[in-house]
Amino acid sequence: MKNILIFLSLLMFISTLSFSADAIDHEIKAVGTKFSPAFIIIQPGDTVTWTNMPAHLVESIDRMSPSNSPKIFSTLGEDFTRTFDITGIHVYKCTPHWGLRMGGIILVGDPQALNNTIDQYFKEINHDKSLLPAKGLLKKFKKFLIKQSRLTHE
Ligand SMILES: [Cu+2]
Repeated sequence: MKNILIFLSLLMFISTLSFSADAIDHEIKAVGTKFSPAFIIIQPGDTVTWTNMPAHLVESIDRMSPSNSPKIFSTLGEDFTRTFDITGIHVYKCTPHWGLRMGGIILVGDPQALNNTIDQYFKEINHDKSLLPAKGLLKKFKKFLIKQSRLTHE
């Protein structure tokens, strides 16, 4: 009995090891007033690190993020790392440069009905002018998804 318990706990230990080894850290670099890459596809549990942030920050856009995902608001001028556990489309901005459309979009996992979510985000933009800089981003993101074979049509 004792041996079985040891074996089981060893198995659980190994499975946590392999889980953490699978998580990837993705780098997004601030270049001028753009994030590069502007769009990334990651898996739940992966982390994203924003670098080269001397005049920038990362703020999530609540109405263009999965409803249960924790708010992001990083410190101006500092690199920032966040783990993404919630599947869905996460839109974020650099608040000081939002007028210059400095923002990006992270697709986490393989959510259902991507098109519906994107349409919903476009509706949010129509209802709130402060979201207007996201419109061009979202259009480019759609093209990106088609290129990545994650969306099949316009
Ligand atoms: Cu910025």
